Amino acid sequence: MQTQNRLKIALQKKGRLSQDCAALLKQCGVKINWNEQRLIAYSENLPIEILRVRDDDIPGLIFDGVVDLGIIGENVLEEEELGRLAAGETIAYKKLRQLDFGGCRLSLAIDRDQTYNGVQTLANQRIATSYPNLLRRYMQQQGVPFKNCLLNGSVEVAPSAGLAAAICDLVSSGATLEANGLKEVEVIYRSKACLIQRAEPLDTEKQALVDRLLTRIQGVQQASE
Ligand code: PRT
Ligand code: ZN
Repeated sequence: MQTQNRLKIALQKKGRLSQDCAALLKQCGVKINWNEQRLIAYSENLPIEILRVRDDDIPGLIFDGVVDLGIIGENVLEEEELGRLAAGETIAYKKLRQLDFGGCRLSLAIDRDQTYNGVQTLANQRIATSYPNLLRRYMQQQGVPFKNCLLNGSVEVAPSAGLAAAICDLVSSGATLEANGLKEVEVIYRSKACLIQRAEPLDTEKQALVDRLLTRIQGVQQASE
């Protein structure tokens, strides 16, 4: 099969979305020959290849038209989108569907013993985050100035390490905040995984395959409701 004719789908190689993505494809009848070590995996029954990458690379691969489809957390997608827009780039993609996994929220959290009287409490404070663009947008909407502290990991230890007064990080159960003596004070963004497609039109065959996949995904989601 010609490589160009295969539908290229970018998925997270290893992480919180990987298993759900693999399960979704399986439920949609797409048989994949997974090989843990390989960057590319091929479908046994459909003209599909899976590109297995860091989740952070998926929005760019779609915006740049390198792959046809991708599954990504809306938080990562929107953070990358805001970053590119701030850099003066124009971006385009199609959001095909929100999926029913990868749910989490991006929240502001502070020391559990600190008093909180609304987001104004954080005025001119330093906030540690891996999501500077989503945080900036929220704080601008609230009209509250703040100082940024960009950390790509260990965000939750920033207050106890004296690096920042507050954090803006992903939360699902709340156990990580709890374990670090923090309390959630504002939810600034709610996220789920979503299926996205590059903006540039696909050829007829590929688009027909995408449409079939979408119908199947819809069926899988309805069945689990
Ligand atoms: O290696 P790669 O770059 O691909 O992966 P990654 O480490 O950047 O991402 P990964 O696998 O941790 O998360 C992928 C996506 O899963 C995120 O972008 C979100 O869309 C989604 N997701 C859902 C989460 C969580 N829930 C989540 N709880 N991502 C991260 N967390 C982290 C959070 O950062 C914090 O450290 O889990 C901790 C909090 O969890 P609780 O349950 O203690 O509140
Ligand atoms: Zn990542």
